[in-house]
Amino acid sequence: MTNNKHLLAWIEEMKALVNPKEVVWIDGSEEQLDALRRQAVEDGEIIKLNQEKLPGCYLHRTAINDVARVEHRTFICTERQEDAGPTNNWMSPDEAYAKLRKIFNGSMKDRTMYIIPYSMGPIGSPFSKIGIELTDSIYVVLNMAIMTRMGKAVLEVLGDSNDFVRGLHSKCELDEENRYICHFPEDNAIWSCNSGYGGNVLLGKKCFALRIASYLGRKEGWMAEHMLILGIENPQGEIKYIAAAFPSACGKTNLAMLIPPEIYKKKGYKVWCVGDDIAWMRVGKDGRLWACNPENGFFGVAPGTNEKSNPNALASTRKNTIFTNVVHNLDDNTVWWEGLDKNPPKNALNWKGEKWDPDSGEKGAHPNSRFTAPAKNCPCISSEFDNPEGVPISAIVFGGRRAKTAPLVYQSFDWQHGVFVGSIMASETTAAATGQVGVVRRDPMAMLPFCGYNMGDYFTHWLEMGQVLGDKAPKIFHVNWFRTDEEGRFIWPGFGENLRVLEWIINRCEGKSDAVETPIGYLPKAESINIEGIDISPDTVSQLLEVDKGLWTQEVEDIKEFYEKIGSTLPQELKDELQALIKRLN
Ligand code: GTP
Ligand code: SPV
Ligand code: MN
Repeated sequence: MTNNKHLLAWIEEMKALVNPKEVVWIDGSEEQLDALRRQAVEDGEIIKLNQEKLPGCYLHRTAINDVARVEHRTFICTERQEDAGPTNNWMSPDEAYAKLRKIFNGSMKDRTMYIIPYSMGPIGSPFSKIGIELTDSIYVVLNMAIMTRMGKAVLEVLGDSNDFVRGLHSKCELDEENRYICHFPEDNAIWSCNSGYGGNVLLGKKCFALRIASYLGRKEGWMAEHMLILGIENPQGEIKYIAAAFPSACGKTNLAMLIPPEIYKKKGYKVWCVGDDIAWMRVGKDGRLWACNPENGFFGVAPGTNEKSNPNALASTRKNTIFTNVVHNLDDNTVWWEGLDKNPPKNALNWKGEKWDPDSGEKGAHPNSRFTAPAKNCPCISSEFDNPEGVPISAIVFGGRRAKTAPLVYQSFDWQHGVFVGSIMASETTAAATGQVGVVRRDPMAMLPFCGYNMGDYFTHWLEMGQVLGDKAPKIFHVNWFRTDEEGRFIWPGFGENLRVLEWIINRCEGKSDAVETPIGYLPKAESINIEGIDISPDTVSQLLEVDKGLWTQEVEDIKEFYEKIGSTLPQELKDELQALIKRLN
């Protein structure tokens, strides 16, 4: 399919290492993908679902020890440890290659190696980037076919160039003890072994579009961020775009596709989804910040997705979708998950493939079960989705999952303070990564697991982008949909109602709404959040907007500790911002 010498030489080298029984180039054609689907069904790797109810849909189950990203086994392998920084696991490239060569050695001996040429961003756009993934998993091929633009056309654009990310993946034995996700930013390479789970193996996603791309972005003067992108169309037909960074399983997909509350719909408000997980952002010719979604599909959290919470996501999964680790309804050969509806199937298998009794009290779907759905399926997909220029960003929003401390929304005083607000983000951990769930941890800009270089240098890059953008920089905000009451219930209704908060954000960008200055930033007056049509009292809104000085004083102690961990690369500007916050709190 290609005469590219660099590509062919690399493939020969990898073949010599993994020793595949066969090699297949993925051309991206429907015929080839369909043949692979048939084969995967035959091999039991995927299950064909009810084609009347769910045309083109399949179910896959991962190994039970392989259900989420493995942050403790994810490495940034740079020559110098300080280039990976204090928040990443580090191995020297020599050590990592040596260790992984042993694991990859002969790993495809009885398997086919698939060669997937893919493009992050529209094929051929000057801002898109090309990757080649070698894998022994048909599941990976089928997911990459949804999540990226891929196939022959990508090789045509690549031509003779050496500028592509070299990705090597093998399931090997799915052995947890030998599972490694290694990134070599200095070589444009990613090696992943012993996993078959999404974020560990769909190398275009977190590995390339965030870890490698963030490294490239710093070198080349742009940004790769863990952000959704959405457009809000007002009744006059003007669309304003927002990019928002929330940690994994903290509401990006939901916010990106929200359905406006009834009173907003009636007035003519619409929301358009540009992306739900990753944003590549650069300064446009007009000096503003423009954002593109490099992906082509959604790898979304299934539990909690329903007709009420996220009808657009649900609609996106009704055809040509791969479900992973959800419940299999044996009566009608469809799927189910917790929070889909109140009628769990009686005759069903759980995510492990075991007979499951919905009354047993055990969950049927894994909390990190997912759907892989084409972006084009989404009823509110933006008309700018394929626009290589992207969309101009008016506001950047950071957010986390905090039971206390963080108010519903606040605005930073300026860009530098906004970078500070992003850098001190914290959130309760979720099932998207292995490890404990519900523990508050610092997750700057929702990039803790995804920044491909030194976090202190990353903060500096953010500050420098602000210098370039000057007064055209987006305004920066922080939100928290997850404050709870004494009984642990969420106070804010969330989901579609979040538009009420976004409205204040847009108004602030346009200088249309006033605010109260507090030690942490500008907050809305309680009456500035529109609560018409929801069952929530003005008192509750005030409660959601409370800035508790005691809690924030505790927060400062934790931030100090985190900043100490960042160490010498922490920019002076952020140290100054912390001191200024302490002063305002006293
Ligand atoms: P990743 O794909 O892991 O990056 O996650 P994400 O940030 O896209 O999170 P997603 O939108 O899938 O939401 C994760 C979980 O949070 C789901 O169970 C949602 O139902 C829940 N959730 C999302 N938005 C809200 C909200 O506004 N309020 C509440 N209470 N829950 C929400
Ligand atoms: C996340 O965990 O942030 C995801 C899913 O979006 S994964 O692709 O596994 O990273
Ligand atoms: Mn994510």
